[in-house]
Amino acid sequence: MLKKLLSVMEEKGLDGFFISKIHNVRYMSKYTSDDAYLLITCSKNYFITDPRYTEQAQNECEGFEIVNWRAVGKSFSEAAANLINSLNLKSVAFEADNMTFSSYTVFSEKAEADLVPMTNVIENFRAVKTPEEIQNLRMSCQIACRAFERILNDIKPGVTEKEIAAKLSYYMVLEGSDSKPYGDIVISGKRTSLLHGIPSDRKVENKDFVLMDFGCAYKGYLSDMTRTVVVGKASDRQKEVYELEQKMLQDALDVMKAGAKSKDVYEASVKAIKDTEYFQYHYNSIGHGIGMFVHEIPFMGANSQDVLVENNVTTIEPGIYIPDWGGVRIEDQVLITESGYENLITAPKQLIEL
Ligand SMILES: [Mn+2]
Repeated sequence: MLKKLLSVMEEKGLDGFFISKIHNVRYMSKYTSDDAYLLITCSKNYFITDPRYTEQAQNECEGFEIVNWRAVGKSFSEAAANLINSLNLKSVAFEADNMTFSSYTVFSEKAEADLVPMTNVIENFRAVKTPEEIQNLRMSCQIACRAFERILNDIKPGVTEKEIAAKLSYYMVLEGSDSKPYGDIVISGKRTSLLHGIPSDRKVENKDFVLMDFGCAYKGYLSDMTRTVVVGKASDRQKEVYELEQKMLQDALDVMKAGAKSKDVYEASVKAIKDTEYFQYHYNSIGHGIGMFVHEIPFMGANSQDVLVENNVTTIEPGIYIPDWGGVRIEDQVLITESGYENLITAPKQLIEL
């Protein structure tokens, strides 16, 4: 990856690249904690952090000189500028979408080099996963699927959304996830129409939809899946909406492969509802790349220009959300291959009645 970045730098006439997004720091250096920055130059690479993390950085980041910024400046941005000046760099890129106004003010006042704002350079590298990253993502998805299997026993009338969310997180940890899984969207009944509703104290009732959108990290790599189940017997309308949603997901999956346009995946996903009353209730963003960060390149939806390439890992999650009635989302996470995809989420997709 360093080679790739160096060739971008050469092409753009840069002799330095300052990285401040923590996921990009991790990607380039293998560092697994917080509050760190990288300065990549043509001859040497610097890892900039504070004394809380210097020992960890020594252990994790091969090929970097560790710089304690507190010894070099009053803030990380002043320290970075001072380092740039001491190395006599002339033209340094920085991540334009990740610098506060006050940090940039200091950075640009102190640095003598030309500062070149850039976006999505490392994010574009990250969109295409390496075999090691794919293996971590596969593990992360398997952990979430095992947790899903376990949570089904706990969903019954009287249990609150918060309780289900907490147990789901707990099961993911027991099944092997990193220490902080997210089980942020667990909603029930009419609340399932809230695309990103958060768990409440609402108690699950008989005949409710329960929608769970959750995932975890394995070695920093994330899974993201959604399943919607019914407590007790599903009504005819619940069945109708669920089956349409299932069809939407399958139609989308059927066109996913290297070379497919995100927009065409979206078009495929709405085929089943195009001429029905449900079309008005869909959402036109239906998936996203995923890796160390939950929403990455490529993005899937009506307005996306992205094209899928081999070894992208993306979610696919069309949905139907009917205000004041409820919603259904089923979300899978897939590895894009030359001829199609490998579904990393193996949990069942048929309607589960608990
Ligand atoms: Mn998602």
